[in-house]
Amino acid sequence: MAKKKPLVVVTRKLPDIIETRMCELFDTRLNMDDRPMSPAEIIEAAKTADVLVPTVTDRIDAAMIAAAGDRLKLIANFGNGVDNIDVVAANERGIDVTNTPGVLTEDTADMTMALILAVARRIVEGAHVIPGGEWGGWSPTWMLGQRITGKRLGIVGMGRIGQALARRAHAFGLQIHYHNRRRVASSIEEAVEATYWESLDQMLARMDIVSINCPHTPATYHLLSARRLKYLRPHAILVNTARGEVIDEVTLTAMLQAGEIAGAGLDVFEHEPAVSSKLTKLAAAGKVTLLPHMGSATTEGRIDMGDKVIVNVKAFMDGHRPPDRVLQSML
Ligand code: 8YV
Repeated sequence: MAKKKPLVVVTRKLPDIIETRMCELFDTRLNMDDRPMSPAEIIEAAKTADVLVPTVTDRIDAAMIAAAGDRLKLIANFGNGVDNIDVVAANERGIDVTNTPGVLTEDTADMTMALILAVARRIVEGAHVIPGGEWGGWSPTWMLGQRITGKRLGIVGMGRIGQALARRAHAFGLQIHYHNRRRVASSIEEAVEATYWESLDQMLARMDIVSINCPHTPATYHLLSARRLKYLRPHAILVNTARGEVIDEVTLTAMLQAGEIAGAGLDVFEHEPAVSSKLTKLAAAGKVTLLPHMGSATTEGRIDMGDKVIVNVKAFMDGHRPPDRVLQSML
């Protein structure tokens, strides 16, 4: 008799090619209309599933894990960040957690560089001028942004994405500075002529542009606290493609309103998908560029992420250690 296929519940619509392959390999329950599942629906699904495939929009907290059925053995996150999952609670119930690292590095670094350029060179504001019928012609002192060549970029979190950003920014002539829990290998520093700052406070006080590229963990929640944000200089630009929770968004908004920093490019928000009306007003005034969590949003990236989910589920179901198992020491 053929072995029973594991029941895999996918919470959101994934690329067609991924869903097709998952249906071939597993007993897969898809979400064809992509309506986010309610917590109650996820709990219901987790009662009978062997594997749950959530995304950043699903909060898999301790209560949900406690309510899961005994069959649930793997949470294979479609995404790199696992701050939506209580990994400790999962492990305590004997449930493994995997993620999709590596495949969204370059896309997210591209988007970070794009935000740096967009804010410094006022690209979004400029792009509205002609369609808005407001262009009276060229002027020497109109629409001036900030030059980025020669400026200091401070990268907070020098992991894969931070390093990929450093490579891009170095090619654009930015001076690379970074803060990280650990100093990275000298070969990585040398390739981009990077300066390591052990003190985040001191780095923030000296940068022209700061980019957040660290994961959201208990240790990085409000890493850019009200106290630290005050170190930023008035001409500084802050860019975040990591997680909204890393920055105290209320203080950042107030500083932008008061002109205490020059601008911000935000792809992520503290209470996604809610974005404060204060921030949207600042965007309308051209002070900030706001993107709806698009860092890894490429067709190729999303297929690669899906492939990673499949490899993790398949390896696990075949009795092997899944390649992208999240260890508590990573959190
Ligand atoms: C994904 C992300 O879109 O992978 C991540 O951590 O932030 C995003 O780029 C999202 O997480 C998908 O679940």
